[in-house]
Amino acid sequence: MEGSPQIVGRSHAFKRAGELPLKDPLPMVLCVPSAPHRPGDTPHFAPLATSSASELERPDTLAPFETLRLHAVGLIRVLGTDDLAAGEWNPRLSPQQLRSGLEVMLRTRHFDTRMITMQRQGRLSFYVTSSGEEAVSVGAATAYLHDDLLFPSYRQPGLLLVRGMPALTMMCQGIGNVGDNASGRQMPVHYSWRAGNVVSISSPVGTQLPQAVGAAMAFAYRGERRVVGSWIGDGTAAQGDFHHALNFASVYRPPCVLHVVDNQWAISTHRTMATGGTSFAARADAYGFPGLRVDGNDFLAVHAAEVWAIERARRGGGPTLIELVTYRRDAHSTSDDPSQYRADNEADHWPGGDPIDRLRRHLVALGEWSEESHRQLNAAIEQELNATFQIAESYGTHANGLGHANESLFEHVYADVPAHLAAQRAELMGEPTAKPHEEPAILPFSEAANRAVG
Ligand SMILES: Cc1ncc(C[n+]2csc(CCOP(=O)(O)OP(=O)(O)O)c2C)c(N)n1
Ligand SMILES: [Mg+2]
Repeated sequence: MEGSPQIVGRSHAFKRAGELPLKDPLPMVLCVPSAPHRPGDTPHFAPLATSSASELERPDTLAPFETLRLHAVGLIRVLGTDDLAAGEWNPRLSPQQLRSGLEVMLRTRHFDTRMITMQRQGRLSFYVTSSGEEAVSVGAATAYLHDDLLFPSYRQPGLLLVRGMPALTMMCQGIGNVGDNASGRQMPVHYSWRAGNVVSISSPVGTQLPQAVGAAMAFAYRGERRVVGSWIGDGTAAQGDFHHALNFASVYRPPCVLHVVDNQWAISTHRTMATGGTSFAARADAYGFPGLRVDGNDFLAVHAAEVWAIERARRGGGPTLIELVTYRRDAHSTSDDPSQYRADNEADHWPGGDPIDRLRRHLVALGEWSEESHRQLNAAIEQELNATFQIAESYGTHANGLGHANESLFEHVYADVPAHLAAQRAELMGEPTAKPHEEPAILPFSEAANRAVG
């Protein structure tokens, strides 16, 4: 109204700053990263490291995280292109330890090969490979104590083999027959092994990371010197769960080692869609704990980094984030066809080599292994796992029945079987059932509400 005092709507003088011409503006575009190579392209990978073996120092395991910033963007590597171990991170394993690491890695690879072949023959519904990533799991798992608790993703079967899960039980799990320790309740490759302190793999990616941090918090709360390890992939590091886990780890500093396995791909999504930063390990810096970037195809480097982080956690120094640089050689799973999204011969251009080849060559260079012993071990493991699959099928097959008794449907889900399920079980078994009106299984909502009061 004319003449009325203006008390609202007056713009603040600073608002004008936004109206001034911008100095050297860049184009305003949405940055959508793309994979560096797709079908039809010639793949090109940048070198993983400038030096053969790591020139990075191995500080005391309680060193302040600020002193490890280079470790988060460099690369911890022990095995050089000369097949020899060098640098401060050399874990100095005995030849016997090296041979046993090689053997479990070989077993992991043959396990993969057998399971894929069986899936292609229709004897398994589904499988997830870990070919090329064996050092990530075997190199790490060999560094933990039995009491330590592990929360893997689906791509670390080597970790279960190290923790003593029999290949037979793992195969039965894949088939889902009566030899499966999860009684067919889980998808294939969702192993769990209580005797080896390995927590069940879960389908929604990343849920294991906050669970692992929570378990480590419980150990710290109870004053137990047990360490928790957990693994996720590069793609999963874009999930909120990753940051929730790191934040809890940052605040409560529990004894845990968290891993990002950067195998370049998350199904068809390239790693460039998962981070705009320099490395995954560098993210730890913002949370106030160390991040180590490690050559994930170097058995010795993986083991050494793991030993360091576990010791830090066990000494009370809190969490570490380890990034393992590796490469997914095969399809994401048996339901995937990478020829649709990857350059044909991409694997041949991967600069990180093959973890089994690299350890084999190292042992040969030390004079502790030979091509002939390797050939014999290869053949023996292949034969053993072929025979193991036949035994696994004797417990039940998809074609002839999985061997589960019908009433087992009602087992291992509830500690106390609810009345309505007990009634269904009795009906299935042809036993007399309680009449629903005698013992109502599920109360009508109004009645339940009344009972809940007080
Ligand atoms: C919460 C959730 N979102 C999506 C999926 C489907 N999914 C299964 S595996 C996967 C890729 C994960 O990639 P990455 O974390 O890099 O692990 P990798 O498979 O390479 O080991 C996706 C998207 C899922 N299982 N859970
Ligand atoms: Mg990945």
